Amino acid sequence: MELLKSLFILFTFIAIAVHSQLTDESWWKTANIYQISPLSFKDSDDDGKGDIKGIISKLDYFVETGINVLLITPFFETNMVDFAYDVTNYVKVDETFGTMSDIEELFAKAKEKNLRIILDFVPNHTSNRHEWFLNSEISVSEYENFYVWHDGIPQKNDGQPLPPNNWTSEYGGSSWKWNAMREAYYYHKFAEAQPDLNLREEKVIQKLNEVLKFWIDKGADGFRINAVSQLFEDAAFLEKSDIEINLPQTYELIERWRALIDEYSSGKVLIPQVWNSPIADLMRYYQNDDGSKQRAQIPMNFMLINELTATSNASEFKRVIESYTSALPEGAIANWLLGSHDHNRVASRMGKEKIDGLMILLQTLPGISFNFYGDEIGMEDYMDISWEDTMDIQACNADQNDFKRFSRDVARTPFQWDNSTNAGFSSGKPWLPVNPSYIENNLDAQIKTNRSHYKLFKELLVLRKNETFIKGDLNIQALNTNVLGYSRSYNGNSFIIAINLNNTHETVDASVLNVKFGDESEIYLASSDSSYNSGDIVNVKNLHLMPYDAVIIKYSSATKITLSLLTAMMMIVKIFL
Ligand SMILES: *[C@@H]1O[C@H](CO)[C@@H](O)[C@H](O)[C@H]1NC(C)=O
Ligand SMILES: *[C@@H]1O[C@H](CO)[C@@H](O)[C@H](O)[C@H]1NC(C)=O
Ligand SMILES: *[C@@H]1O[C@H](CO)[C@@H](O)[C@H](O)[C@H]1NC(C)=O
Ligand SMILES: *[C@@H]1O[C@H](CO)[C@@H](O)[C@H](O)[C@H]1NC(C)=O
Ligand SMILES: *[C@@H]1O[C@H](CO)[C@@H](O)[C@H](O)[C@H]1NC(C)=O
Ligand SMILES: *[C@@H]1O[C@H](CO)[C@@H](O)[C@H](O)[C@H]1NC(C)=O
Ligand SMILES: CC(=O)N[C@H]1CO[C@H](CO)[C@@H](O)[C@@H]1O
Repeated sequence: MELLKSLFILFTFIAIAVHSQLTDESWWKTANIYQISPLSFKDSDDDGKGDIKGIISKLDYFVETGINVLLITPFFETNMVDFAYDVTNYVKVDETFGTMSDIEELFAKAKEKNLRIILDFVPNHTSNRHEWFLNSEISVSEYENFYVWHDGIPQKNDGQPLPPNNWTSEYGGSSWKWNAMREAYYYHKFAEAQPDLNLREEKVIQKLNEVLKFWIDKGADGFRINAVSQLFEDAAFLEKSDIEINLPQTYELIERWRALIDEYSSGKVLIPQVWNSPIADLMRYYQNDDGSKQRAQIPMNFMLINELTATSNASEFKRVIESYTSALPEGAIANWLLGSHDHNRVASRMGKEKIDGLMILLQTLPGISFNFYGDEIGMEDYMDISWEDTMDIQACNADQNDFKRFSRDVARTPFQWDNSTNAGFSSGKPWLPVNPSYIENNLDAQIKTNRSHYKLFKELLVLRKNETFIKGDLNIQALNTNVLGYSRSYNGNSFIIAINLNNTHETVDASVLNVKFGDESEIYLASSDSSYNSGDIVNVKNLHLMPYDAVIIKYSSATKITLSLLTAMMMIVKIFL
């Protein structure tokens, strides 16, 4: 058995080596993407704000963990009204985060380590301090139509006109802001300080195209495209009963950008952030209706966040997962995420006892996984954040007694590296408080214990690279109300996954997923609190699960034969003794 294990480990290493060469253009198909919010990741100069040099200092952490793609949220020059999503210059680095040469160093060092880098592209809006806006509000002709301007509805008494319609901002209130300089309203889907670009103006597209090329030249491997569903609004400014998202022009623009990056370079990816859209809309981001034109490779799938809650049962999980996989166009690669800087942390949203089971799910479903920084150690929301410490504009715009409901700060607290001051994030005062849970829950502690969320996470990233998980089919069942089960099978090898979503003791027959599995199946990995250990032999027909237990069970025809051989040999040895 030990020999087999060593061989297995050896083969796994070979497989990783082969996969990590990243020579091929479809590197992204097996990606595990790690989202870094630079402000909260690691501070290198002790001003309390994370920065690019901080990310550089942690590159080995990603390699060690098995991450192969970094998605870095905005570090561009910004007025810092919305977590740097209010850009004042798309091709400059904000001094909060460092310099252009820091970014160049990041690209170079990441490349040496075979790490890919995706940047966050924010074409929906700029900052109201962006040069384009400053020119547009004084009607400089070149920039006159760069934003969505409207004269408003004239009043009889010649007072300030009324807003053009009842459209509302994501952050509350009207999405129209009167601009005294231009004597007109501008449209802002998000904060007042984030005027929407007019993407019907060809000059704007040309400028944005230059931005994409600029960062490809620097070394970007692709772009997450921010707030895609909201890129276009009804051209006639009509009031609608439902908020209109994903207008046809949006798909055409993504198609154009895909053509641009393909023509300009090779192997670059587009990742539209399509939040809360009907599944049919989401699928349209892959390609046009007859499949003759490609759009984005990875339209982000928010379904596990949007459609599941802490009380969802196994059938609900099955329904949500299958409604997505069955809608995918031929040849499309699935993607999954459970966390982002816009949502409560998965450990808090779904229940912290479930974090291992959910990470197992995220890493063993077919396709690409998105990982939000800190989820690998089960970081939780910091719900005790005070009004004084609140930074998120969405919370600041809310009521002082009710702001936590809207606060995205709770999920954006600094990464919990170790138990030293400020969790090892910075020796300056952190821009957002560190979650006091860091004393017990931190990466260092999780590395030093035998079993932890992090250790499991790391093993999952190794396992993901096994061809059974890359190419295998998916057979998913609710084994009972509380236990979600599925198998992944390829070329004679299979794994069964069983996840207990509840605090109950359960016994299930997991052989319904794959009849080959029997009374001598082997636990390959188990959740960190599980009473099972890797290597334990179980009977899948009668599989006992403790509360929140999650297990990956292995079957391989080779193991079976060798096991019988070993048993036979043991018997012979016994006879001779
Ligand atoms: C994948 O896992 C199976 C089952 O454990 C194993 O037999 C096979 O060697 C693994 N493949 C690789 C490439 O590691
Ligand atoms: C805007 O007006 C339309 C049409 O009158 C109505 O159906 C819709 O509910 C209104 N929206 C808001 C946010 O008030
Ligand atoms: C767990 O079981 C309890 C009692 O049957 C039930 O109320 C709850 O909704 C179940 N689901 C989860 C995910 O806790
Ligand atoms: C902090 O972490 C160190 C190193 O892991 C450990 O030795 C020490 O006991 C921890 N201190 C506290 C207060 O938990
Ligand atoms: C951790 O693992 C080591 C080596 O396998 C073992 O000696 C030790 O007893 C384990 N500790 C705990 C707390 O299980
Ligand atoms: C699972 O949850 C769904 C939605 O709440 C419900 O309709 C269904 O009856 C539940 N299934 C079981 C087996 O409890
Ligand atoms: C996932 C994502 O990119 N979310 C962003 C969408 O855009 C708004 C406005 O810029 C941001 O606040 C979100 O964080």
